Amino acid sequence: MGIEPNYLKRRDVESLRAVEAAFRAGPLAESLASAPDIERRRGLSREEFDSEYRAKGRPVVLEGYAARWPSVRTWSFDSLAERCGSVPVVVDSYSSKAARSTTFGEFVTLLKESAGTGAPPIYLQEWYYKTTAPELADDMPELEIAQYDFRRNLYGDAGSTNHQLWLGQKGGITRLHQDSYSVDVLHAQIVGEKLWYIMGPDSELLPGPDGELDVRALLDSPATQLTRFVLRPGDVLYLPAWWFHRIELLSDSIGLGRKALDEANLRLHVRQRIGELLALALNPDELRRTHSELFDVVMARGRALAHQMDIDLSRLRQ
Ligand SMILES: O=C(O)CCC(=O)C(=O)O
Repeated sequence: MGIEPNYLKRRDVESLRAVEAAFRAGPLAESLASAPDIERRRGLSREEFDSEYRAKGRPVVLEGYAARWPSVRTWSFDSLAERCGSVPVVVDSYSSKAARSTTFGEFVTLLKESAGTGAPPIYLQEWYYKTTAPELADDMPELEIAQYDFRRNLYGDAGSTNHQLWLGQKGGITRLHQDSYSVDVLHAQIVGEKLWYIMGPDSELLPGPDGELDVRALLDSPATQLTRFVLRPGDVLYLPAWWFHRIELLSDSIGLGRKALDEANLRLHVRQRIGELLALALNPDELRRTHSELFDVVMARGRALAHQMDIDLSRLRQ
């Protein structure tokens, strides 16, 4: 099996560590401080959004676009714990070593107990809340600009609204990645602040002649388009498909990862979905070994989608 040359796209633990280390020290870390801000717009209509950003594949922050959402106005970790304290969740699911099952109420208690102790920040990542706490959805109404999401045609209404909540503690990190399945990211910040670093889809981090990662070449390439910005409550980020992103929590934070499939990316999306299912069905042992950090997350995604689409996993034909 061929090895992916670009370190930014690899998902094995060693490569993830090497990229994360470059974000923390060295020339990449130094450039981050002076990376330009993203474009920010207020009061953008759906037509303006489509023609100025979506059609051109340009990232943008829509400031205050979700400011009136009930979640943005009323949510806190405590109020959510009161509403769905007994709901099962998996925290730190992006790390095969740290991942553990608990309840939402226990997760909030853990956050409080560990705050200020120097313990690693706790992060409930990619929570498909609709499978276990669907009542929360009323507090995050549909976004007018996201109506192009072609997944509705593919998976039906329920499957297409399979969005994720991200809830974590100050200092938490989601490592650099591209979203799967060629979907656009429409991330709404609900509570607290997050620092985002994004890079263009053609960014490449390759080993140089000395065998070390050539961070200089990455920074010097016009394809990199490194950008840095803070997302605040009510802001919605539009990030076109395949853009790399890395996130740091500047405070305790809650965000909604709302995805949208552009019809232009439909064929690729279907190929990637089918490819993933075939690989899981026909080659699970090797995948668990080569994608140890991603395997359980991908299984959780599949289960959430099956649940939303009312698919019985014990039957071969529905
Ligand atoms: O907020 C985070 O930590 C990650 C969010 C993300 O990767 C996404 O919404 O695609």
